[in-house]
Parts: sequence; structure tokens; C-alpha cells
Amino acid sequence: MSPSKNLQAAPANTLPLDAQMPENTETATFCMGCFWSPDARFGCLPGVVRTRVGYTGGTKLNPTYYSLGDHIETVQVDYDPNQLSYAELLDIFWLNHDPTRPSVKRQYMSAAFYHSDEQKQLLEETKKRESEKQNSEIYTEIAPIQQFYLAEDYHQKYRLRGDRDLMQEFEGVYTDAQFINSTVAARTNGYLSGYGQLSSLQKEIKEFGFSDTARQKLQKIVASRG
Ligand code: MHO
Repeated sequence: MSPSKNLQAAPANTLPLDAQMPENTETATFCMGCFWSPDARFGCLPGVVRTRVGYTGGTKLNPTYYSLGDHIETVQVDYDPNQLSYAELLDIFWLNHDPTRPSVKRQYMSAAFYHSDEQKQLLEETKKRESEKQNSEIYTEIAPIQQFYLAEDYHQKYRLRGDRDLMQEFEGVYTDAQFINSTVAARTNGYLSGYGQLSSLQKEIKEFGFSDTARQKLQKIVASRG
């Protein structure tokens, strides 16, 4: 991938699904432990347009993975509000981590940062609901979103980066920034990580614009999970 960070221009050979971005998206920001899995889980969800992992919730300027300061590992999700609601994202958030115990390390603590009053209200309501449902104190921090720092490239779509064959479909097509923002990359990372259904993959894989070899490989991996 070229080192260029140009976010504006879509490359001439954009993968088909990435050429169909909805105009309006909303953003949700969640901390639910190590950010690799939530990146993949949300990446596969219909209605999710982009995911990225990074650091927020602290005061240290320009944190890095090895110098995190008081920041928390975070996944940020851009979604199409016509297809997916914040309430649905919250159900996934609460179901897929344990907020009933304080995290030993702040790096992995449960938190959600809101981008609107509506998100704030839903967060507070569902935190209360979880407390009753789980009959426990809920240690999730709820706060307005402030500065979000993008994590290092090697953390973005972590599982996909480990698959040389599938990475080849993106290399030379996208810059690092375009890769992070790619719906196809988010989906592929999700399916490879064990999320998403074979039936959903079969419906959308043509839109990924992959070579026959890559398409067959991904389908075989997902099919073999049964
Ligand atoms: N399980 C991983 C955590 C990495 S995550 C990005 C590890 O053992 O390093 O914090």
C-alpha cells in the first residue's frame, strides 16, 4: 500500500461495495475490551459502513499502543441510520462484554462515548436496564466523545491483515487510509474472525469485487464453520 493518506479521492478501481457509501452516516463509539474482536464483530453487521480502532477516554496527547496513558481501547463504527439503529448497536455492545466487574486495566475497561443527546439518553437507559437484568452494578463509563486517536495501522482489521491471500485484494488498490475506511475490508475481517452468516456473505460477496481465488477462499472458510 502506498503511504499516501488521501481520504478524499476514491481510487479508480474502488471495490464495488465501497463505491456505494450512503451519504448520511452516524457514529457510535464503544470500549469493550481488546479492540480487535469488536472491530470484526461490528464490521460484519449489515448497516455498518466503516469501522476503525483507536484510543479515547483519556487526557494524554497522541497516545500510542505502547504509550497509552489514561486512554481506552476503542472501536468506532460509522453506520447507516436507515438500516441500523443505535439501540440495535447497544444491544450488541451490552451482550458482548462483561461490564459487571471493574477492569483491572483502564486500557480494557467498559465505556461508551456518545455523539448526541439521543445516544446519551439511550446509553443511560440501557445501562440501568442491564443493571436490573444482570442484577449487578454496571461499571461502564458514559461520557461525551472527545478526541479519538486512530490506532496504528497494524491494529486495523487485525485478522484480515494476517491473511496474505485476502490482503492481496486490497494491496495496490487502496492506501492505508482507504483500507481502514473500506466496507469490504470491514466485512472481510468480520467473516474471517467468525462473525456473520454464510447466507449474508453469499448475498454480498459479488459486491466485494474479489478475484475468483479470494472469493472461493473466503466462502470456504465461512462455510466450514457450519
Ligand atoms: N490479546 C492481545 C491483546 C491485544 S489488544 C490490541 C494480546 O495478548 O496482546 O489489546
